[in-house]
Amino acid sequence: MATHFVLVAEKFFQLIAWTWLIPLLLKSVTAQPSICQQLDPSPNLQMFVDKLPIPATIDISTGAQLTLGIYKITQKLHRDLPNTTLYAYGTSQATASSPGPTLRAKRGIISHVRWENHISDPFHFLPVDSSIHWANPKSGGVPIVTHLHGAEVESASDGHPDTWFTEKGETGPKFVTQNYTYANSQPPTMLWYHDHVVGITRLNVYAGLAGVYFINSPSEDAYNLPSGDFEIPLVIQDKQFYANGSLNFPNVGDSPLIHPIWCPEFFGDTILVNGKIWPYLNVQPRLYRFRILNAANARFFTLSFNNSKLSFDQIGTDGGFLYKPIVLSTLTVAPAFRVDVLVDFSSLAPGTDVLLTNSAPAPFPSGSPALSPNGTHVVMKFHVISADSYTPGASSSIPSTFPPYAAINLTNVTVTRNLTLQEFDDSNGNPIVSLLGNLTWVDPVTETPLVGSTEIWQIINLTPDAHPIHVHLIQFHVLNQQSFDETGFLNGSCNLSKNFPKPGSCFTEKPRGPTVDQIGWKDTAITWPGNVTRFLIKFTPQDGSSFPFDVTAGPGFVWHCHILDHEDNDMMRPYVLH
Ligand SMILES: *[C@@H]1O[C@H](CO)[C@@H](O)[C@H](O)[C@H]1NC(C)=O
Ligand SMILES: *[C@@H]1O[C@H](CO)[C@@H](O)[C@H](O)[C@H]1NC(C)=O
Ligand SMILES: *[C@@H]1O[C@H](CO)[C@@H](O)[C@H](O)[C@H]1NC(C)=O
Ligand SMILES: *[C@@H]1O[C@H](CO)[C@@H](O)[C@H](O)[C@H]1NC(C)=O
Ligand SMILES: *[C@@H]1O[C@H](CO)[C@@H](O)[C@H](O)[C@H]1NC(C)=O
Ligand SMILES: *[C@@H]1O[C@H](CO)[C@@H](O)[C@H](O)[C@H]1NC(C)=O
Ligand SMILES: *[C@@H]1O[C@H](CO)[C@@H](O)[C@H](O)[C@H]1NC(C)=O
Ligand SMILES: *[C@@H]1O[C@H](CO)[C@@H](O)[C@H](O)[C@H]1NC(C)=O
Ligand SMILES: *[C@@H]1O[C@H](CO)[C@@H](O)[C@H](O)[C@H]1NC(C)=O
Ligand SMILES: *[C@@H]1O[C@H](CO)[C@@H](O)[C@H](O)[C@H]1NC(C)=O
Ligand SMILES: *[C@@H]1O[C@H](CO)[C@@H](O)[C@H](O)[C@H]1NC(C)=O
Ligand SMILES: *[C@@H]1O[C@H](CO)[C@@H](O)[C@H](O)[C@H]1NC(C)=O
Ligand SMILES: [Cu+2]
Repeated sequence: MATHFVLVAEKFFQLIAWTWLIPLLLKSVTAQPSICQQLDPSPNLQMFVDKLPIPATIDISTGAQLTLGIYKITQKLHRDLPNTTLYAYGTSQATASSPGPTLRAKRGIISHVRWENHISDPFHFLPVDSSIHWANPKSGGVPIVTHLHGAEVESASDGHPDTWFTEKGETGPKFVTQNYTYANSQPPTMLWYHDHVVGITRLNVYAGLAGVYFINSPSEDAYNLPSGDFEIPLVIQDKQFYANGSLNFPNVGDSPLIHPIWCPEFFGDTILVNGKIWPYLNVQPRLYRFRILNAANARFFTLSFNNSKLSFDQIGTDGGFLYKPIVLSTLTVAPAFRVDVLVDFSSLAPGTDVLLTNSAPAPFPSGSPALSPNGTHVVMKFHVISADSYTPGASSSIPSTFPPYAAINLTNVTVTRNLTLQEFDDSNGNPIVSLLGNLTWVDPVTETPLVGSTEIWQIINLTPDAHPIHVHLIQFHVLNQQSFDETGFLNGSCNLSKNFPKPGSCFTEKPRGPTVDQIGWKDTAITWPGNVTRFLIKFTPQDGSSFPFDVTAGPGFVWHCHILDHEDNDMMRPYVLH
């Protein structure tokens, strides 16, 4: 009760604060250029001097409890950069790393992870904006809570943003336990774990709190895919550095009277893969399987090779295998997306260098271009080694198909929800908050699907940017997307209930199937500006069975934008099943 009153009061205060401040802001005559993108550039760092690290693997398929702590560490991110202070996951201070250790679970075998907070800092080492709703522990310290992204998981173990805890033992209002249980009931895929504390997720993830989690199954062995040294996770991030190696992050917002620090998106000028800046990987002229994760705060990556002999054979998405591989020359990977690709280097002569490049503008899709030739346009380099310099591993091949999955039945849709994405600006046009369905994080729950039911979530994007929208607990399909007239929708002169081309319809085209980067099982999908994007969601486990836990119990789930700066303020909503 008391908490609820405080939250409501805080929201009320925020609304009052805005209305009161806007007249003040109107007095400022010139529109300010964005302070947020004016960080000093990182030091010049030579590319491809560090080998791609492969995070250590921990097998969690025995059912025994693993304890993973969050520690403050320093890590060498580039040959010529002094060590960087980070927060990192590990079984000890000495072994903690960013990304954290890769966890390997087995489908059907429950795993147990105890998460511990070993950060005794009185304050976060990155600037917290206390004007936005955040954990704000009374006894100080750095709150943490870990979410296993993409998992079919009971809500008590989902890392709900209000279930945080500090090193001193202070807990968030919905805290249940530090001992998490993962059912591992879903088909084999790559998940990832990362921090999810209310209001500072962007800081904790940027500080280093992210790692890879595989669910494996013996059924995968039949496909003869590259494995062992030839199956490699690529965790891609952008960061910005001071010359002393410290992380640089905005400490002045575009709208400092309202949010002294918060910036609508953080984009770094330096690309890291698996925790090294612009690394290289020596490859044999053979087939590799790369498990790509975009773990950046806000940056989308559109990946390609600078060599037309190479392409991506995409075999899987967030939620597992596609029906069959899709051959792509470019691959758009939004924040939180996982992409499972095969790349065949066998046609390349020994000594060949290939760049993995990025052409996605930031913000996506119509912001500044990636900087070429020596900036965010480059991700990493592959170097093909000569045949006499290695022992070949077992051969592998590109499967032609994977078993079809049970499609979600459209005729079973019982509820269609209309959910807007909106950005609200100050009088200088600087974003001050982004909302889902025009509601804040602390508003009462509005999404309450029935267990087992099928729904369509129509995401109505009224902002100029694409947002990667993530729904916890389930994997869904992007049904379609459709351009519409935003102005007409907002002024009520057209209607989304009337479909194209009926007179009075807001839609300006027929529904289009998902873009190629959004086919298959998704837990996070791009919602394009000027479009209504429809998610087809069945609130069951992915295989259509029943949840092996009480999915209605506990603190509930959330859905949110995975641009972490948006999620923190305030593009996140609770949802509960009943
Ligand atoms: C990239 O090249 C530009 C000139 O093309 C130079 O000004 C800049 O310092 C370089 N940056 C890095 C990180 O090497
Ligand atoms: C820098 O970090 C590396 C780990 O990346 C560690 O081995 C080394 O001891 C650190 N050096 C210092 C001076 O802290
Ligand atoms: C959590 O796990 C720890 C370590 O195994 C154990 O000591 C503790 O009793 C567990 N706590 C709960 C609430 O289950
Ligand atoms: C690194 O440099 C920045 C910018 O000069 C400074 O603010 C910060 O305190 C320095 N960090 C350390 C650990 O020296
Ligand atoms: C790709 O980039 C690498 C590194 O700059 C270069 O050596 C190689 O020649 C380029 N490939 C092509 C086909 O241009
Ligand atoms: C979808 O559900 C309808 C009604 O329950 C049923 O007639 C139809 O066969 C189902 N289609 C599929 C592909 O399961
Ligand atoms: C669709 O709903 C019908 C009636 O509730 C049910 O019998 C059928 O199994 C459902 N189909 C799917 C694919 O969920
Ligand atoms: C959003 O909600 C506020 C009330 O909280 C209302 O005044 C406003 O008209 C709504 N805006 C839109 C675009 O729906
Ligand atoms: C509403 O928006 C449409 C654009 O779709 C415009 O043509 C129309 O004039 C607007 N009506 C009002 C009342 O502003
Ligand atoms: C939109 O169309 C539906 C169905 O035709 C109707 O019930 C509704 O009142 C219309 N809304 C507006 C704003 O015109
Ligand atoms: C959402 O909009 C659709 C029309 O596009 C309408 O059929 C449906 O009833 C709306 N849902 C709600 C909950 O208003
Ligand atoms: C809708 O999204 C597509 C990309 O899928 C884009 O090309 C199109 O411009 C968008 N529509 C509007 C009105 O912005
Ligand atoms: Cu967003």
